[in-house]
Amino acid sequence: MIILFHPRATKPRNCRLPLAVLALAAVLEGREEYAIIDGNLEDDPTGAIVSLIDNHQVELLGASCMPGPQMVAAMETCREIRRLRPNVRIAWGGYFPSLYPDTALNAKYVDYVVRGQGEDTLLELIDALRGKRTLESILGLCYKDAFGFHRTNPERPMKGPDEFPWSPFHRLPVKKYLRPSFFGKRTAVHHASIGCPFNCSFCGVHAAYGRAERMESPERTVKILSHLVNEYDADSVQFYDMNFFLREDHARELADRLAPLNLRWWCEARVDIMARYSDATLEAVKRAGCTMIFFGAESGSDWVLKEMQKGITTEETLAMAHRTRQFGIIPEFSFVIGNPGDPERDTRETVSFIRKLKRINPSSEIIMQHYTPTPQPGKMYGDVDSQIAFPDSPAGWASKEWLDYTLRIDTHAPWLKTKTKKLIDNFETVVASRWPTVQDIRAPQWSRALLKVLSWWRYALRVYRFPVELQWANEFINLRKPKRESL
Ligand code: B12
Repeated sequence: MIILFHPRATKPRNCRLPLAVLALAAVLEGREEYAIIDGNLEDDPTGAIVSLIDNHQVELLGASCMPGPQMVAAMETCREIRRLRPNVRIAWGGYFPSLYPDTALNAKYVDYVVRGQGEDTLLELIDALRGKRTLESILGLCYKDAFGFHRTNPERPMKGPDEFPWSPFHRLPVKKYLRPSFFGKRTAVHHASIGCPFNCSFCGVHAAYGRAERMESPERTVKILSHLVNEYDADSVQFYDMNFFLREDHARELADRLAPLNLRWWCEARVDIMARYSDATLEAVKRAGCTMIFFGAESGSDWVLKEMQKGITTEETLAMAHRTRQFGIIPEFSFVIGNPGDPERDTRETVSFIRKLKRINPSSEIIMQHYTPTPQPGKMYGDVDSQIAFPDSPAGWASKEWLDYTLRIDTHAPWLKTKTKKLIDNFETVVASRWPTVQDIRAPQWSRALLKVLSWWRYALRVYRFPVELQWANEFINLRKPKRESL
């Protein structure tokens, strides 16, 4: 038996279909005995895994993990399994081990690391465990040799989603994963493409996957979503692709095929690509149920966008603010603030850019993040490679300091003065109060009115310092939010 383990990544009320283990399950289905353990639903995943090991001949425990709390949950369970059942081989895959393969392998309880796309690597690893091939021959794999030295095999070229079988949804209690959201009562998630061809030097995707994007055929995307609608009553979907819209002809076909499903949906896109789309295509996208689009706007300064290798301009972001307003789609603009060279100027210019965006399209949702360097194939954005020493073990990454780093709560960036960090955080509090996000479906109506009234004068007069009353109001509202979501 193969166990696919998805460690806890969110609170159960926010859990989503575990796409990574579902993709792996798809290639095991019908050819291997396997079980899925999802820590987002299971109270005691370690106990559940031990019980499987005691009742089956388990050949491999495969854990999927992203940086952050999910890696910590993977670490705790795998450490315990190694202690209790030391003969079971353990492989890690997903963004954490793909970005930090040696760090993952430094753990005594990790035997193999699968970098990037995992389906074929997993199948070949199973063959190797059965003596049918050598570990050296498996692309995308890192492992420890007989002397304990780390071996890193060459990259595995990426395949498109259509080259793999469908996810075996019947192996999961799908309805438990279709949670209420701003988009609907039962929101599904889907990946309609994989990878990203761009080269932004602050993002971990190309470091994990290389620089290619492969798109699912619109026909297959719509078949999968129809299945989720017909079998499980899904009424909305979040597309997790890095770039949902990469080509206008593809976007148009997908939109036209999606329209009859009557889903409300969210996706991620680039302003430069969408700014070039015709009005007819944007109309079709809206008609197909597109409700909100996440755009990495990243900065209000063109010099910073250049340094980040983002490949967009502030003009294009402003144009998308206009056009989304025209077509009734809510734009969600995300910013990565704190340029290592000149964080003060970057922050000043981005704050005033966000104000401009809000004037053009007041429904814009704003996300502000502190720049958190991630390993890159080239240099990290801001040339900060020499200023950061990443931990060399999962336990190091699990410390409070590095969890705060990963979750962008506090990056301890040496280039960011406390005063500037405070300005970023305070401005974020004021904007988020002046325009409370529509996505917080648990926030009662009165709370939105209260925050708007309290923050109005601050935003108008640009007084961002010490927004204690807003922090208190937010804490009070959080305490009063209903514990169970129902729409
Ligand atoms: C969905 C998602 C989430 C979900 C949960 C995902 C989950 N694992 O449960 C939520 C919203 C909770 C989330 C939260 C966060 N996320 Co997130 N998330 C994503 C997103 C959009 C899609 C991931 C996904 O489902 N991909 C689809 C599957 C099929 O692909 P995959 O996961 O890569 O799996 C394949 C391979 O990796 C491999 N594989 C994976 N696991 C295993 C296991 C084994 C055994 C094997 C053999 C292979 C294998 O095979 C799979 C199939 O090919 C990505 C961006 C993206 N589009 O990829 C960001 C992304 C992974 N997230 C990221 C980050 C930073 C976070 C947060 C830290 C953000 C924050 N500030 O809070 C948190 C931390 C979460 C936590 N608790 O640990 C970064 C990670 C890179 C980085 N810079 O560190 C990404 C890349 C976004 C980005 N561009 O920056 N996230």
